[in-house]
Amino acid sequence: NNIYNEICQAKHKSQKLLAILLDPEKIVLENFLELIRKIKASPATHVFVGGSTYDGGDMDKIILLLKQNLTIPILIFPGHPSQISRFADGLLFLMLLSGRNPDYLIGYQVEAIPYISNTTIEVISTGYLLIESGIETTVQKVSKTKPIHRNDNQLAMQTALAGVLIGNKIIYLEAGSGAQYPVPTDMIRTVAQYCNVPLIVGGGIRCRRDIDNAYEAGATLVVIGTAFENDPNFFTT
Ligand code: 1GP
Repeated sequence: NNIYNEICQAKHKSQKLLAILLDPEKIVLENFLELIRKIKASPATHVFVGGSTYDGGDMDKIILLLKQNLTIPILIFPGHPSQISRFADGLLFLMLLSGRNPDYLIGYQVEAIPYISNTTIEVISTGYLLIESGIETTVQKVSKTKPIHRNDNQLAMQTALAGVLIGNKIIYLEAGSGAQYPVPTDMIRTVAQYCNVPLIVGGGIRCRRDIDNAYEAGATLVVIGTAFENDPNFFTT
């Protein structure tokens, strides 16, 4: 449980963790080493790899290239079980708690087992909550679920706490990739107050201020996808 234990330690010491999210669908293998160099030069502590619509074709290749060139943990953030690569260090084993689509609550988890068995990948049970963010995000469309309203702190807190009681080890508050607004800081604060597990926050985070706001509100790990995708010098300029 190395990856999870380190995230818990970071939470206890109020350290800030940062993941760069790579959507495999957008990776151009010819330019990938250059992108990896930018990740190396960034303050990222983790790399997440996954996307809502990817068929998983090049996952092994992508993960191996990351592993060969980086020392930070590489985690799969799967939109589908076919995205799981045995070469990754960890897997966020997601339950889409904000929705009521059984495929994303238990169906794909059952399908994922053959991809996980006989691997050394660290599986981290993660309660995943979609939060309304100004647009209909791809993850909403693909999962056919409704997000939690951005002012409904009570429902977010109850949902997260139910996830913790079910056994989720991490709660992930997700505005969705390309979101217009990130998860509101009030909501992060409320969930952090009630759930004594590490919080991951992502979606719609575009600038340093958004990152700092999420940490201040109680996030242990912040995820950046689009902002780094659009500008790989995001952290260095
Ligand atoms: C990870 O889906 C997010 O939680 C990534 O969102 O692409 O908007 O950074 P962005």
